[in-house]
Amino acid sequence: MGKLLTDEQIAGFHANGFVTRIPVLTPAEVAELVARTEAFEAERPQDVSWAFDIKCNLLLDWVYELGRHERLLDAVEDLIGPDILMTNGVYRNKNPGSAVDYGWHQDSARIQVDPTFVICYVALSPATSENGCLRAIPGTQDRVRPFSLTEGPGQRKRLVARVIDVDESQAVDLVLEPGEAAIFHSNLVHGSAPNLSQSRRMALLYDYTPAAARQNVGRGSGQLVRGVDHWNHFGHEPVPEPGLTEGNVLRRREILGTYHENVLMGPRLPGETVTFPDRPY
Ligand SMILES: O=C(O)CCC(=O)C(=O)O
Repeated sequence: MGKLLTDEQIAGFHANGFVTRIPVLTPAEVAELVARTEAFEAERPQDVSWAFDIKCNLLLDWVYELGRHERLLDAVEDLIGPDILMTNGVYRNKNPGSAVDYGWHQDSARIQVDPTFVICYVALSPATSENGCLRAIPGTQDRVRPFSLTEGPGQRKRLVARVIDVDESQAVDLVLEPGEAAIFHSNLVHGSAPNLSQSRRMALLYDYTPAAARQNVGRGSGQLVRGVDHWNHFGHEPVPEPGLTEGNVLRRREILGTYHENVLMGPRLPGETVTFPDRPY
């Protein structure tokens, strides 16, 4: 038995590349997060697309705080050990009818991290087959598959890797209730379809990396959320102050400018100028 996960769940993660239906948040915690998210969207509609994107955990204190949730970290520790860097936190919401489609991919296709990092999907709404829940191909975490590069959904100019050959007959839908989480290996082939329902899919996704790990390209950076970093392989990121402050915006910009080769942005291609979502005004 781990801190939160059972032996069976831990063995399932190693065999299949994911573990799902982990109860993390209470209904009150979910309601509070949904209210904060919707208040931000109502007050600052012009800031939603860039602020909810890459390393949102450096911009919004409640996104950072959820990423340090004890139950979440207990489950992550059961899979990657006690010294944990949070290397990304990002919203992945799909409104009713949204055509956003995350094609089949592996998050560490372009930059490998050894030992692996994991990605945690925290459901703030039901995640269903109709509203575009996460889908995964069990057992595909064993190696990086051949991929092609394309522009990310809603992320002009950002290249993402898409697996070329996928046996979709093997796919499983990771259906979740609000407050539940799924955690998957960085090499797991996964994706999600458009939202064909009348209800909104709301989720926060976090990346957690063992502090001892190294990237094979560039250095990467993260916030130490549990344990100790004896290794200093990754750069250290600051904790955001409350609210979307000027200081938070500038510090995130500095981090993404300094450690631009991370698993989200990929390696820099010859002659490429590094760009990332930032305040457009
Ligand atoms: O939120 C989803 O459905 C998938 C998102 C994803 O795979 C990604 O951002 O890499």
